[in-house]
Amino acid sequence: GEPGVVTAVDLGATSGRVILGRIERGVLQMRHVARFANDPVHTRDGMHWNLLELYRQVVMGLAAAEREVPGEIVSVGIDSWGVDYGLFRGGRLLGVPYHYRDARNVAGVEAVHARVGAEELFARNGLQHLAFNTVFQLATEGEMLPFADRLLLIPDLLNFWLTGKAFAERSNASTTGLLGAETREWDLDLAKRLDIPEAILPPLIDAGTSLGKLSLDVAERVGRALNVVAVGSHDTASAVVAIPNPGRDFAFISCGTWGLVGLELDAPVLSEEARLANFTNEGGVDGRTRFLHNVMGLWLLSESLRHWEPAATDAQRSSLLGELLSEAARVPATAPVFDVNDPAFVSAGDIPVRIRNWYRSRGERPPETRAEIVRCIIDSLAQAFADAVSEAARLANHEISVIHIVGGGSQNVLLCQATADRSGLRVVAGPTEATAMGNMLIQARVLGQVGPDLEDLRAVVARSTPLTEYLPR
Ligand code: LRH
Repeated sequence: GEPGVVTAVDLGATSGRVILGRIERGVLQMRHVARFANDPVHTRDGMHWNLLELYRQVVMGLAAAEREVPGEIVSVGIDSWGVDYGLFRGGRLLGVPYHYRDARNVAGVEAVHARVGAEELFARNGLQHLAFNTVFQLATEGEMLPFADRLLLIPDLLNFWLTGKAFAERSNASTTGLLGAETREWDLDLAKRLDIPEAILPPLIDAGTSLGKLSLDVAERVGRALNVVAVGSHDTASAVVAIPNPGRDFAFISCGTWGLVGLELDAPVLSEEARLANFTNEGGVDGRTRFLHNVMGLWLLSESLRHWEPAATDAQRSSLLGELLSEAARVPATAPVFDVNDPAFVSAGDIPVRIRNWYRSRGERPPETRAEIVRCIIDSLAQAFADAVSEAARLANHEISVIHIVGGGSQNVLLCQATADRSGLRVVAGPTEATAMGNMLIQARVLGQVGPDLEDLRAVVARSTPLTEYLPR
């Protein structure tokens, strides 16, 4: 084979994957080489990511990729969920990174707001209030923070372990709450007021920056000194790169564990209305803004299944979900929708019980059977998606003609149709692997295989993936 293959490492909150990609006659051909679970670990001091296991899987996945197409891989890019990080001192990781669903953040919010109010915070960083934003997590670190000399977000941390280079890629840095919404530089004044040592914030780089080759010891285990490229390392940033639309009059729903619902804009919307509606302005690839709202997403389904079948394997749960979804399509939608964004649904645990309590505490009849609960989750998610789309369009004064659903949720027929029905807009579903595709296309652009504009990359996606259309009924 020919050199020119790129590799995406895409780490989601429930699983990770390693995917190979090659551009052939303007089409992106993909091949999955590894998939692994990302199961959190609960210890005495809280809920953590199993970071060493993730790193081990990444290195093994890259080795498997190299064996699959020996000598053909040119580069690798890593993306993951936002906001989470590790602290370092002298190149050593200090403690096991926390999971953003850990309960510690509540105290962090109070500590930050005591110094910088919610209004000022939004004016500076443009982020929606989420208790797990890095800036709140850092306020719970206590004596660890002055002891640290580096803060690295998850993809930057893995890049550091792979290459020895410590940087902060901008799209993910924008989820910390410490990046200026307009400047897209570290807000050092804010950091100072929150006692966050300036020196721990790494130099910022943009997606499309080459970090250099794998360190020697890693290259030995992988079988080759691949080049590491910083991609849109926030998964949502990579997913939005892969929206198969040639224009700008679309809304997107990047639907995995979360449903990220919004618009791509040229500049942030920092109005008081946007703050009160809890909209966020995340930094996108090529300086664009993702103006969006976090909706609870497929988490409600995956966590319900975990509650119902704690002993089942991933495969068993996904086949059970398939059965429940087809049953859910047949049950009448009797229950009114519930507010999926209620903070009661953020932490891990008994989601179905909490849903039923949500109805009971309002004097309404809760859904009874598993199929009814699943139906209720789907309808409620679709309503929240539709509401967020119309709210985004209104707040940004932006015309939209279509909603693109990308990610795992784009395969959920019931959810896509319900979203079309409740929004009154055409829905185009796909690609499922938008995040990995956006990751790979930024690498392909570095190689000069595609581009130069995001619209050129999106045209490749549109040619490379089957899309399904849902019309409102
Ligand atoms: C989606 C996501 C989202 C963040 C959350 C922590 O995977 O990156 O954009 O808010 O994880």
